[in-house]
Amino acid sequence: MASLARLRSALPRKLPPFVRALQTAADSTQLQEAASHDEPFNVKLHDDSFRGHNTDIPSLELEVHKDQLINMYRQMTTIRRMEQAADALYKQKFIRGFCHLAIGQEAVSVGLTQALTNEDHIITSYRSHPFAILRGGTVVGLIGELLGREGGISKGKGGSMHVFTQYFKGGHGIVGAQVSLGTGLAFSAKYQEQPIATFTMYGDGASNQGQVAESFNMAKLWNLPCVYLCENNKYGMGTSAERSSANTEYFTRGDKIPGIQANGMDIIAVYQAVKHAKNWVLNGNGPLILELVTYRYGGHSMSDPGTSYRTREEVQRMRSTQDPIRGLQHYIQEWGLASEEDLKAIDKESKNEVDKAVEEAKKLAIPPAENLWTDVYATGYEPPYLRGREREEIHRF
Ligand SMILES: Cc1ncc(C[n+]2csc(CCOP(=O)(O)OP(=O)(O)O)c2C)c(N)n1
Ligand SMILES: [Mg+2]
Repeated sequence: MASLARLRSALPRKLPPFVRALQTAADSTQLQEAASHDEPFNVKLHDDSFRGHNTDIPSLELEVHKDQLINMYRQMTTIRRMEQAADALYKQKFIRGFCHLAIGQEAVSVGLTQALTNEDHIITSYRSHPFAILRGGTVVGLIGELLGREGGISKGKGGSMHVFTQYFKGGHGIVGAQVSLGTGLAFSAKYQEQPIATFTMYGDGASNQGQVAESFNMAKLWNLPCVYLCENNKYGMGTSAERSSANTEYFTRGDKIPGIQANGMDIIAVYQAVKHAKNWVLNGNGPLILELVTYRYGGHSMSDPGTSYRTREEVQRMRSTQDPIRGLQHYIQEWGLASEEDLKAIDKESKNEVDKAVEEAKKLAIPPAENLWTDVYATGYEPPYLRGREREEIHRF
């Protein structure tokens, strides 16, 4: 029987020659005027930062502000430190169960949240830690959750994949399921005539799930204010995008929904693309697909070393040439906004903040066993009793 790999190799995979490749360097934005320390100033993104499908691309020129860039730097370093701390805690066996880290993808979470207000909805998959702390949670609450503590962000019951805040709709473990939920959030905003954009995130792997296509159809049918944000980190669990997707141009997969592909490693490009996408959906244009091309440095989850389906050299090359944090550092120093020492001081503050949070989280109480029976049903809707692992183990509400 012909192996799938042989079948695939028989198919033409090359892009037509006239298609220009997307730029994915993290440091290709150019200063357009002297950078001010107090006022906004103009910068221009690389010409190939965006590609459009049945729609115009966002403007390549935009205003940025020193404080905003420094804040982005601080948030990205804190998130990376937090994910590194989670990595260490998992390896020391303090964290059990699933744990998916977003190291390498920081420009996506920080760029996205910086371009939105807290009223706009964000919903994503299990790679959710950054959003919890960028949207109202704390590092102690997040780490506490990973450790299964009562003071964790989901009372220690959700773990890594199921974190929520007042401004973050989670944290979902079933691949693609959050796409339908996000479509519902957008429907609700439209139905209630609220000026809210919904950013429904999913991965390159999830893009092949049936409910993604079903959601696209409904969203276009009803012109919902939904941005389908495909975080293309080039791999699913252990499979490259090329091995699993017949069409890896995820921004073109919406049928009647237009799409934009953007450099997901340059935080300034992410910021600009998200602003554009938000305006697009709020102006009544219906849904939009926004594909952010990024890269994850670690394995899919903690049980995956991440090197059986890609080479160490590839990971090393991405880390050393396209790192989103080093890219932003380059802008900040090159444009004279802060010195290397200033940025090192921020790194140190982020590290101290995370180290302190880890120690605090370790001191949080382990939930009592009775908590297993709470938060299962909404108050007032409980059935008379709930069965546990054993038939005899019955809890009566
Ligand atoms: C319905 C379903 N099928 C399979 C899985 C197992 N699974 C978890 S993540 C994943 C790959 C998803 O890859 P992608 O959407 O690219 O997201 P990434 O992990 O790269 O962020 C798979 C197959 C699952 N959780 N749910
Ligand atoms: Mg992926």
